[in-house]
Amino acid sequence: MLHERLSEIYDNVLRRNPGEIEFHQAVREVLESIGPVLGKHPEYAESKIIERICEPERQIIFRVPWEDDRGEVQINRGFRVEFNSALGPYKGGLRFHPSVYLGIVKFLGFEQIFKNSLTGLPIGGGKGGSDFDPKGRSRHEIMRFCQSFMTEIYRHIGEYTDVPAGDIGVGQREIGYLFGQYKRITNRYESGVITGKGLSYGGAQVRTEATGYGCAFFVDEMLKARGTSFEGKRVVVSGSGNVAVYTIEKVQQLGGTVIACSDSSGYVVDDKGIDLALLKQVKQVERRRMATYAERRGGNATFVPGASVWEVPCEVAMPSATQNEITGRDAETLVRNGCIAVGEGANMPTTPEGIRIFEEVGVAFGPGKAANAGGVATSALEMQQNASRDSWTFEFSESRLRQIMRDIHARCLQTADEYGMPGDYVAGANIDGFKRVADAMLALGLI
Ligand code: NDP
Ligand code: 2IT
Repeated sequence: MLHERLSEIYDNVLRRNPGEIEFHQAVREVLESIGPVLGKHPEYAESKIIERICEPERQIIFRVPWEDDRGEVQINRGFRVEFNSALGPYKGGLRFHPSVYLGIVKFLGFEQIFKNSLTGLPIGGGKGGSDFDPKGRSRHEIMRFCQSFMTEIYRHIGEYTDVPAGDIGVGQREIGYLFGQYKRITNRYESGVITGKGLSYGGAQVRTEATGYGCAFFVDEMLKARGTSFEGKRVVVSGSGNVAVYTIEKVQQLGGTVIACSDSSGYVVDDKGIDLALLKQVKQVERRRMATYAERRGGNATFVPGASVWEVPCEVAMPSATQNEITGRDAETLVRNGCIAVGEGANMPTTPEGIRIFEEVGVAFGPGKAANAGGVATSALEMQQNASRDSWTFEFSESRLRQIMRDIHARCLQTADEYGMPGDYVAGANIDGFKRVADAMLALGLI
């Protein structure tokens, strides 16, 4: 239910952004949480902070022409939505996936504002990407696409302005091509313009692992808050990309057994536990599909094509693929099978119906804004190292990440308590993330 004033604001968002359903969903979830804040802080409504937060500061849409290996010209669309810079330069990843359109970029940019705020670090919110489909493309095609994308976007970004990073379809290889082209066009070795770089040219230790490790740390905290741990738990992780792989790695180190993971072709169930070295070889080195993992693993593993990984019984679910991948029905299945905790490694992977079901039965539910904030937090640490021309050890960087995730977890719980919703991590994350941005916007005048 929405507070009356918030309901008007939401209707306006619907009117001004027709058809952008993922953006509507992300806005609604935040507005549903912040009603109680407006009662305590009338100054936010007086200064129309919420109306302002829902309107991006700047939206950039551009043409990305490039030539494929057969010499044919291809045209894609590029986006960068610079949503909010009250706390620092716009910060957020780039997604290359055929489903990308303005509504996806805006939902991701909107989420990013509150997530980045929750980290406590000086980063604003933004997101970008393209409807380019990297699947089946050669390394040269990817490079040419990245160079063309940067040739347009370089004029909008900078270490003090807007700092992109990776997301779906954009990993270290793409970041390298993007940074190389930025350096070439500007004639500046401006390391802090992009994060997720390789270690040989200004990247930070633990950034590659950070989102997955951070999500595992967050779930570890949620389990501890309930007097339990990963020890002996069956864990299901969706996806098998950057976030999924390092979620699996850290969950295994923390004592859990990851018995299933997936890609868009289907899932693998492996009762003895996913063989991480084999998964990395198949997905990261050879860039093959999930079925190849099952073939090579032999009798232990089964590949189930075209089905939902959430039908595999588990105690902990860690969605790490894409938005709206846990439907209401999936949530019912998970609850029926004894799931006690969900940590969102992906952005908005659970539908509103799914969240309602988890909350009704008291599943510990860690929303993406909080649970996957370790990635962007470590990006901010990468910016810090670039600015001071320093590089930290793996151990130190991981200890910083762990502490950041502990702090986010504690702040979510504390804020939820303060507003009379104990244990509600969604409310805690939305309110805490919102307040820090709102206070900065008030202090900065009419921005
Ligand atoms: P990757 O591209 O490395 O991996 C994405 C994985 O999700 C792949 O296994 C992919 O399968 C699967 N997937 C993607 N889209 C779909 C779809 N529409 N249906 C089914 N499966 C799909 O991306 P990341 O691991 O970086 O990102 C995963 C999620 O985590 C995203 O929601 C992203 O926004 C979020 N995230 C990422 C962060 C980061 O630092 N990278 C930080 C915080 C959140 P396939 O290969 O078959 O398409
Ligand atoms: O969704 C996210 O937080 C990311 N894709 C990472 C953003 C970043 O700037 O590191």
